[in-house]
Amino acid sequence: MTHDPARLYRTVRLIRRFEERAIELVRAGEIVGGIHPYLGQEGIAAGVCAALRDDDLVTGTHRGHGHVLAKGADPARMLAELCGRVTGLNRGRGGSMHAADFGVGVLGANAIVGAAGAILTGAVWARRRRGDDLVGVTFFGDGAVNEGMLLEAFNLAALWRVPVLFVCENNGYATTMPVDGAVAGTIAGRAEAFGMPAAAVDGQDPERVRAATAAAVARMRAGGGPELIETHTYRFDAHHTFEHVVRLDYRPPEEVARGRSRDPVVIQGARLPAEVREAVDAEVEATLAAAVEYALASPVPDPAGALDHLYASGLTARGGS
Ligand SMILES: Cc1ncc(C[n+]2csc(CCOP(=O)(O)OP(=O)(O)O)c2C)c(N)n1
Repeated sequence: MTHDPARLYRTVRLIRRFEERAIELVRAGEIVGGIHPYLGQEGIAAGVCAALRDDDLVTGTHRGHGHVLAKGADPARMLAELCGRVTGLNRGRGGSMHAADFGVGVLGANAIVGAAGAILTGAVWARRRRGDDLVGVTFFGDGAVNEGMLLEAFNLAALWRVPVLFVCENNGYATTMPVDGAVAGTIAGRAEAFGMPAAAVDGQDPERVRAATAAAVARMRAGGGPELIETHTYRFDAHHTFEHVVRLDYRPPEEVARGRSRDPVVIQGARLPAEVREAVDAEVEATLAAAVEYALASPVPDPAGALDHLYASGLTARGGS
């Protein structure tokens, strides 16, 4: 796969500006319920997905916009989804934490911490049984590494040699809980317990994430089993936008400043000539301006159809009495 640093920069920048625009829409009351911003962690989704094929499968997390966008979903339809509009990726019924786009291999963001790894492992296993040669990546936070469902996925993926890359986004906190207060042993040690190779990567450098992913994916495509990459990263903003209102005091200001000083957008942007970077920035702004306009101009779903589309088979649900 040929690699284009400008393309990787575009993805990181697109996710950054998408999240900033989404936060504006939360404040404007257009995105109901708020979001978990991916600000600061963009280099992970962008770097990982730059090493994947279009048909490879991905599952994400509650902090999932970056994963969906990096895999190639249309930002306009993604934003419409967040705004609950009929033109959204999932007709506005999934929203921030359930956005999916099967057309680009995104089986979904996921609100249940630790659950997406099991879904991805099962999906990749099933597709490989059918003869498809794709691989899969599942993203999860440090808060997921003690969840039984994720550890069960590690076990079956290793036992059945399912080509799944488990990507931990270790941003140091699960909501307000520091990783040192919650995780016994090490994250890599959990992979090793199941016989899975594990690597640690600087999650703030999109190129390093891409290179580590490309190496793991090459081994998996050549018949290797699952692997784990632990990325070290920092969440630049709140756990959830509710934190903008309910101010919580759990990260020392010096730590936040230090974390923010390693910005994936700046790191990747510095690798490009200024005129290339500026052209990408302008194109991203235009794309997102059009996306916001598209989302806000789209209609909301008709409540009369609330029970439609519940079953893939087309089965219609009966309304309650
Ligand atoms: C099974 C489960 N337990 C608890 C929650 C509530 N919850 C939502 S996000 C979150 C923290 C997750 O932390 P981490 O996995 O480190 O991801 P991050 O938020 O740092 O991206 C928790 C506990 C949940 N959604 N699912």
